[in-house]
Amino acid sequence: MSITFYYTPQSNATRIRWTLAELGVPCETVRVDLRAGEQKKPEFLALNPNGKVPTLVIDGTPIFESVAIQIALGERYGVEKGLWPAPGSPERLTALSWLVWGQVTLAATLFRYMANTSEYFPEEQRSAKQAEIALGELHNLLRILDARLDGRPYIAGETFTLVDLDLAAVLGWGLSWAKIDVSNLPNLQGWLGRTTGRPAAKTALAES
Ligand SMILES: N[C@@H](CCC(=O)N[C@@H](CS)C(=O)NCC(=O)O)C(=O)O
Repeated sequence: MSITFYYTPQSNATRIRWTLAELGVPCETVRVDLRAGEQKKPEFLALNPNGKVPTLVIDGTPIFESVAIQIALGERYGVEKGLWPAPGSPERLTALSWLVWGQVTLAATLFRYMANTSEYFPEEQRSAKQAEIALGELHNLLRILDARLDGRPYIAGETFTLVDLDLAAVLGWGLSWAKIDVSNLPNLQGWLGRTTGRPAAKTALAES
C-alpha cells in the first residue's frame, strides 16, 4: 500500500493531515504551493482536474474531495483503529450523515457568510442581507450540532471518530474567523475542546 498526500498547510488539506496522523498511516507528503500556482500545473491537474488540495494517490489511483478521502481512509484504516464505524453498523450510517452534513451544509453556510463579509471577496459581490441570512442559518446549524451532542461525548456515539475530527477542524477556524461565541452551546463547546485538544490535532492545526 502506498499513499502520496498533496497538501498545503492551513487549508482543507489540514483535516486530512490530522486524519493521517490519527490513523498512523505512513505516507509520502508533497507540499503544494498554492500562491505559486503549483496546483494548476498539468502534472497536478492530471491527479485532480480541479487543481485543489487535498489530493491523495492511493496505490496509483488519485482521489480528491476531502469527504471522499475521509471515507476512503476510514474504511481502509479507521475501522481497525476504532476511528470509523464498522460496515453495516447503525453508527456507520450516522457517521456518514454527519460527515457530509459538516461539509455540504455547515461548511457551505460558513463559506457563504465569508463570501459576503470578507475582504478577500470583491466588495460589489458582497451583500449585507445575504451575510445576515447566512449568519442566522449558521447559528441554527450550531444549535442542531449542540443538540446532537447532548448526553453524547462524540457525534457518532461514545468514542471519537473521523466525523468529530472533520467537523471540529471546520469549526476550529470557522468560529474564530466568524467571531461566533458558542459559550451558550455547552455541549458543542466541550466537544470542540476535547476534539481539538488531541495531540494529533495540535500538530496538524498548528502547521504553517
Ligand atoms: N471541496 C474541496 C475543496 C478543496 C479546496 O477548496 N481547496 C483549496 C484550499 S482550501 C485549494 O486547493 N485552492 C486552490 C485553488 O483553488 O486554486 C475539498 O473539500 O477537498
